[in-house]
Amino acid sequence: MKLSEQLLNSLIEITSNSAIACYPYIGKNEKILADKAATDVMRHQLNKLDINGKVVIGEGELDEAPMLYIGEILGNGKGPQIDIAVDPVEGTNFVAKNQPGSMSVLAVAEKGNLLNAPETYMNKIVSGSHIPKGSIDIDFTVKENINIYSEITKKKNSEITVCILERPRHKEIINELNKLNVNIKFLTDGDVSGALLVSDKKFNVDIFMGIGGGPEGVIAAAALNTLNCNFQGRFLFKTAEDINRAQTMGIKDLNKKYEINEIVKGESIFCATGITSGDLMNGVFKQKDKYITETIITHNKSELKLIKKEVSLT
Ligand code: VTB
Repeated sequence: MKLSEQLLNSLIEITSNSAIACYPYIGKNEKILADKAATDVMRHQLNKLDINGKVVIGEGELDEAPMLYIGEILGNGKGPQIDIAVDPVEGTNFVAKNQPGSMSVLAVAEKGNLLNAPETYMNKIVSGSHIPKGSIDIDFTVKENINIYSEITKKKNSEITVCILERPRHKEIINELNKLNVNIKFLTDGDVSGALLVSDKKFNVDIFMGIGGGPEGVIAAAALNTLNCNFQGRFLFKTAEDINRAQTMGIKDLNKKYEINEIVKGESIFCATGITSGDLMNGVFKQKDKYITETIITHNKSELKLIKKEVSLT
């Protein structure tokens, strides 16, 4: 294994601390301050690690965000070369409004093994490891995919749940799902966790689909690959500037359908600590003298593991 257990433990510590840094902002309607608090902690702590890291998925470009921008070099330069995807607060609205489902997220892979995703939208379709690779396809109609899923799992449409971001752009998909009598789990935000809900039957989500952030797609794929789930994505570009940026990042075929193994290769670690409680884990809980955090991690063909941590108040 190239990505050590020690690195994994450090990442758990970092996302725990960045989640804790957000704690004072839960329900304060200050999403920018919450994001800054988490980003500062994450950056400071990543810089202490024995790694030669580079941010491939970050908080915007250098000129847009001062912290954890794409291309930023992290670590003390003394360790392995790794690509880092950061999402210090996935679901800033949830923190601001004290709603369920926000988390602080990091994903890492060996250098060159994480797709450098532009800050644009991505159409995604995700299903669990019980579905044979190549069965469901982003290019099939909603009806075709539901029929295939139903045939493989022997579930009736009324027993199938599709998770999707509630957005006007999904009107047609939602109408079609309604017509098919499929259940829908709507997300107001946070499609990294939405996509991960297909990974375990206990979450009762069969398929995740629809358009969300491209960077969030890569981050989710890092976990889903380890969990042997299915993920396909295709970037969507709205403006000439989006296209330009993607081309400078090396994307040649703008209409390319990405399979999961083209988004993340080899070994990867995904690590996410709950800020506010959600489907996947509980949020930061403050006791008299300590914080309790819950972190989910995936590493090297492992299960989704939940780690509880106690961090003393300093
Ligand atoms: C997406 C989604 C994220 O924000 O980026 C979304 O992937 C923004 O989408 O998980 P809209 O432009 O439609 O609001 C999140 O939900 C949260 O960062």
